[in-house]
Amino acid sequence: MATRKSPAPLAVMLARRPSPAAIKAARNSLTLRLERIAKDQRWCILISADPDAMASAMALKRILTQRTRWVDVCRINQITRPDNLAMIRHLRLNIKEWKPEMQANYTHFAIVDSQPHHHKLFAGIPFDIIIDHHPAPRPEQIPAHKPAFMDICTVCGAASTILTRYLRLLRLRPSATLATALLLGIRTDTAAFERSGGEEDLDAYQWLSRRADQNLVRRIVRSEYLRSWLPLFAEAFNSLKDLKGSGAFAWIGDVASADVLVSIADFFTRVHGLKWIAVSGAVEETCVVIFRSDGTRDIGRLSDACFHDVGSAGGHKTLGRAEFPASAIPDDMRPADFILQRLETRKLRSLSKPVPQEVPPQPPTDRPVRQGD
Ligand SMILES: [Mn+2]
Repeated sequence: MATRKSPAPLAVMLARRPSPAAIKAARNSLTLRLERIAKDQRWCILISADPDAMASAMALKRILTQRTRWVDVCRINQITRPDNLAMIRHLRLNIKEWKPEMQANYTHFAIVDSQPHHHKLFAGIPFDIIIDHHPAPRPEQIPAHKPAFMDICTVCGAASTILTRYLRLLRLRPSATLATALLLGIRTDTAAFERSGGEEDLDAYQWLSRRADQNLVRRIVRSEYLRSWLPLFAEAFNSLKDLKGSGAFAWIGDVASADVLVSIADFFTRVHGLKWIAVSGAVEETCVVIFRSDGTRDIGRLSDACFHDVGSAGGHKTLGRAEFPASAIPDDMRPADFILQRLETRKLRSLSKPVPQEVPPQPPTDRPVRQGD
């Protein structure tokens, strides 16, 4: 007789929690490392800014300022998303824009939620602290300068979870602002536990929830649109064209960044009866098409079918993205007509051909607080 596997008894689950001795050992080791930080050291925490990176940097700053007062947080990318701007404004985060010539101002460097090989602006900086949750570097990616402290926890859903662990180990009480930031960091990277997140992330989230300002969380999460985007929404509503299979297409024209296309496409996923949507526009000389679907059709494959021959195109069942140079469009055709024609006529490629599973690589950009895309 087949026996159903019974869940682990509570006692076993509790045993998975670290023992008091293990906690004490971790606390001692962390304290010992911190003792090496001296008052005269000038620290710079470098990030590729998104909610998780910003929160982790603020937490590390909180820890480092116990030993030295000179700690700056610098970002290598622009922040344009309204929810991330709201996070900075409401939580009064102090983040400077990084310029390579600033390196001489500091004696020590830390990097959180990223690793030196992730971006050319990180390369060549001698990092003393590396804290991240992305995959560990391959041997050839290990920096020449050996960091004094490196913690790459790939089972963690967010770097904010690692930093929350340190705050707890060091018995540091986070302010409501810092707790709110860390909570948003975990929420963003796990897509509110819909996409990822393990036991430690949940435990950290619960611990932070009791200390965070829930009113601020709501305000930041709901900051979805910029005032300057509203005319572009009007353009989307006016240009909306129905397509077969309960789909729809919109062309917005020139936009400053693809963020607004993503926001408009996300908005249309809330319209009853629309099964899929393609929202397109031009960012400088590049045409961008953002696809969303309710999952009844594989939108990543449709994106691939329509644009694989002119640029990068792909995605998942519910999210897709295509980018191609405007020069790929014949001279006698308008971009909107070119995209529409392909959406209406292209056939899916056979699955035996490799379909790119990942959304095409994008330059570092701040991630939404609400959900990943
Ligand atoms: Mn992260």
